[in-house]
Amino acid sequence: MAATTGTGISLEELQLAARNHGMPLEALRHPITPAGLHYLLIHFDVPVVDAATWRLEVDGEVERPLSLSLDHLRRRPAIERTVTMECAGNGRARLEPRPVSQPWLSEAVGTAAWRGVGVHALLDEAGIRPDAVEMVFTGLDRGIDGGVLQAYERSLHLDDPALADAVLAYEMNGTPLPPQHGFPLRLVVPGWYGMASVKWLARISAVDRPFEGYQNAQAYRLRRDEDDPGVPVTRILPRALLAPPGIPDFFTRERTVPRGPHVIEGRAWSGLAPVERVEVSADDGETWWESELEDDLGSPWAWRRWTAEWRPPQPGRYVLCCRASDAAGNVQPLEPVWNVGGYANNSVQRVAVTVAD
Ligand SMILES: Nc1nc2c(c(=O)[nH]1)N[C@H]1C(S)=C(S)[C@@H](COP(=O)(O)O)O[C@H]1N2
Ligand SMILES: [Mo]
Repeated sequence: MAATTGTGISLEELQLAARNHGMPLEALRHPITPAGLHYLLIHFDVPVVDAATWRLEVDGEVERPLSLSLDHLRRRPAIERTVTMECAGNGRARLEPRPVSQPWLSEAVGTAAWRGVGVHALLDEAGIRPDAVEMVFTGLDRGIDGGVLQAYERSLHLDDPALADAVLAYEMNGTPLPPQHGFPLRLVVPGWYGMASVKWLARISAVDRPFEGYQNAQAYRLRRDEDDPGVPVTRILPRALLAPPGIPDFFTRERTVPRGPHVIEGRAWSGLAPVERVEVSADDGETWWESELEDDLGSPWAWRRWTAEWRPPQPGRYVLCCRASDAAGNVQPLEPVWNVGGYANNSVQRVAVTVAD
């Protein structure tokens, strides 16, 4: 997306950051993120949708095009999935030089219970023709991105396992989707970075050739430099975050805690394989010890809670870190890996804490 880099945060970046808020890290203490604390990423404007006249069109390379009302979708058999969603740009503002776009630090994440209809159930009803290769999901929101006029839309390969896991969700945490999260219907693609989970869905089209839309072919790619065509951004790399302990300073957010001992807690997730280990450090990554990992939500697509006891040996300033590993052998790096768009920076979190006398 971003082709330029910046030093100081610009007013344009601040404008994006004010529209697209993160999840305050203290909310890591909630297993399910209350909807108002879940992060938000909205490229264009939040559409105002009249649910009474809204329809979901299913068309393209299908035997029986469908046009479905919200009531019709709600009457179908429902599924519910608890899913940790993370923006691909999470960590972008920590890259140097900083790719200029939504300047996330580490809080572009949240976990919700999404209820709705399985994608495959609808596709079976429409009857996908044999020449179809991908499904394109189109939102109602429109705008200009990278100079290209577009509706926000993304495709998934028909044989991608993500499609079998995906939910066409009309509820978030037991209530109708809030406007900012995609009312009346959104796609949720468990395990993938958030860009795949198209909000304000209007249309699902089967296409007979790879989709070349902006958000697939240009924006969400890992590119080493401007001339690199890059590879698509897909699944979420492992990350652990800790809920900052103690109390913050208003302006710097630096933490102050009493002598302790303390129980540090946080959550960890990966879209590639189950998280199987979270290590903790109190000396900026020099030495590590193991946390206790729970399976508190019991969902393969949701973060796992972890706790670790910390006994600071003496008063002073410490840098707490945590590091997740998954069952496929992916481990968080200590230092970021730079790319043009500033995606998938899962380098370890550092939280400065002063232990008071
Ligand atoms: N229609 C539409 N869908 C969208 C977007 C958007 O701008 N428009 N943003 C995407 C991105 S980049 C992310 S990270 C997630 C964020 O979902 P949330 O705001 O519900 O957390 O929505 C995705 N779906
Ligand atoms: Mo995103």
